[in-house]
Amino acid sequence: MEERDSRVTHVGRRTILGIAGLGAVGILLGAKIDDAVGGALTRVSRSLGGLGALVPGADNWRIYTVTGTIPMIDPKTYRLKVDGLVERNLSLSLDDLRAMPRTKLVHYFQCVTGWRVPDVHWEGVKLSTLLGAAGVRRGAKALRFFSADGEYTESLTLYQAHLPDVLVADRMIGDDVTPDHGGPVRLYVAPMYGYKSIKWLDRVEVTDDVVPGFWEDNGYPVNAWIGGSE
Ligand SMILES: Nc1nc2c(c(=O)[nH]1)N[C@H]1C(S)=C(S)[C@@H](COP(=O)(O)O)O[C@H]1N2
Ligand SMILES: [Mo]
Repeated sequence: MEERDSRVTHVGRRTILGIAGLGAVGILLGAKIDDAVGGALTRVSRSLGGLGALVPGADNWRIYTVTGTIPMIDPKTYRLKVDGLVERNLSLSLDDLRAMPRTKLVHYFQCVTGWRVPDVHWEGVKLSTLLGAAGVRRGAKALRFFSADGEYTESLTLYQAHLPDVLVADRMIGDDVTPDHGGPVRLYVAPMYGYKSIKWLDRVEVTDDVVPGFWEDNGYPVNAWIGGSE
């Protein structure tokens, strides 16, 4: 297993629930965390809006995290890495990402377990744009995605990665992607079930073969087309 990024603070589920109960001030004093993280925590608290956050919420979202923590990533030091079978490795700040051509789309979010959120506004950079900037080398066939949570991984074929509704998203639901939804940057794969939309996106590796991701190792289809496989 890879080492966790030292710039990422992990907030546990219990703490998150504590924040919702106590309010941000209580937890800030209690946890003695620094200002950058504190700012993010305030936002989590606001976005959680109560104890219902990690269970079904009024807005239909379920917040999922296989590690039981919400990685708190400082947007100022965040870097998205692109490497593997590319002409040039990329290490993009949020500003770098935001300077690239942007795409907006409105599309539902569908978890394979059945819940769906309609009409979600998404905004970010097409994954294909990022791949264009890095330059995909001969022999490349697939992509591997790594989360800053240190555990979750995902995959797409190169063909799937070039679909126009596959976004590296830094905005959703009319706001910057919040830490609980995988901010500052998550993937959004519109034509596939939610598990493809990896949160806390840290690194994209271009590979010569598909390496099944976290849920795929647990029996879910690698080709997660909504409504049926290929
Ligand atoms: N890093 C990470 N990404 C993840 C998950 C996760 O547990 N960890 N869960 C996946 C699943 S199964 C779904 S349905 C969506 C849920 O997104 P949300 O937590 O923003 O509602 O995130 C996906 N991406
Ligand atoms: Mo899911």
